[in-house]
Parts: sequence; C-alpha cells; structure tokens
Amino acid sequence: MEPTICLVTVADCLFCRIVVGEIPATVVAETERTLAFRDIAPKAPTHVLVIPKEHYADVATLAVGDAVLAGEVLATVADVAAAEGLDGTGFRVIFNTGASVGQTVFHAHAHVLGGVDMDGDLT
Ligand code: DGP
Repeated sequence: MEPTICLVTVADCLFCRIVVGEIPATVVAETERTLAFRDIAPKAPTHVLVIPKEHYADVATLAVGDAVLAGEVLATVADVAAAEGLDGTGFRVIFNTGASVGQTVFHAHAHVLGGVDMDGDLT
C-alpha cells in the first residue's frame, strides 16, 4: 500500500486527520491521492467513503480545483465497488454538498452504498 500523504492538512478537519493517521479508520483502498475507508455509521451492508487526500470542502470545490483528482476519486469509487462485489448488483454514490442537504464533514467525500435493495430511496 502506498504511503498516506495529506497535501494540505487542516488541523480541525476530521478526514484530513484520518489521512495523516491521527484518527483510525478501516481503510479498504488507497492510491497516491485518494483514500477509501468504511463509514463509522454504515447505512447499508457496504458503506465506504472515498476522499481526495488533499483538502477540498466539497465535491463542487474539488471539481473546480482539480478535475483530474475528482476523476481519480471516481476511479477509486469504481474500484471499491468492484472489490466489494457490487459491480454486478449495482451501487449508489452520493456526494452530500452543503449543510442543507446533510453534509456534516466538510472534506469532499463520496458515499459508496450497496448490498441492500434501495429501490427509490434517495437517502
Ligand atoms: P456527510 O453527512 O455526507 O458529511 O457524511 C459524513 C460521514 O462521515 C457520515 O456518514 C459519518 C462519517 N463519519 C463521521 N465521523 C467519522 C469517523 O470518525 N470515522 C469514519 N470512518 N466515518 C466517520
């Protein structure tokens, strides 16, 4: 596994602290610039968060700031889904963007959810 590097460490950012190892997490995938780990409060049998190691507040800021990195996050999402056996059954990817839609951690992250029937359920 490649070393974990947080290019911009934000001292009070929870996910930056996970990137640098200050807070433990169950890591399931890692690339040079992305990290994937299990959500602490899973909403589905598979619930993995995929983040850029570099700090961006949300996916919109990430897309504007580094579109290549945004693509790398999506590639890691696909890799995680395949590793979790979800590429055949389907999976849901959610980027909460803004407090009004439920974003609580302001470091861009994709929720990768699967392993349960989510027919029509948007949460
Ligand atoms: P959001 O509401 O979209 O900002 O999602 C934040 C997610 O982060 C939420 O599903 C719970 C998860 N989370 C919060 N604190 C921790 C933590 O310390 N470790 C891990 N693995 N996940 C966390």
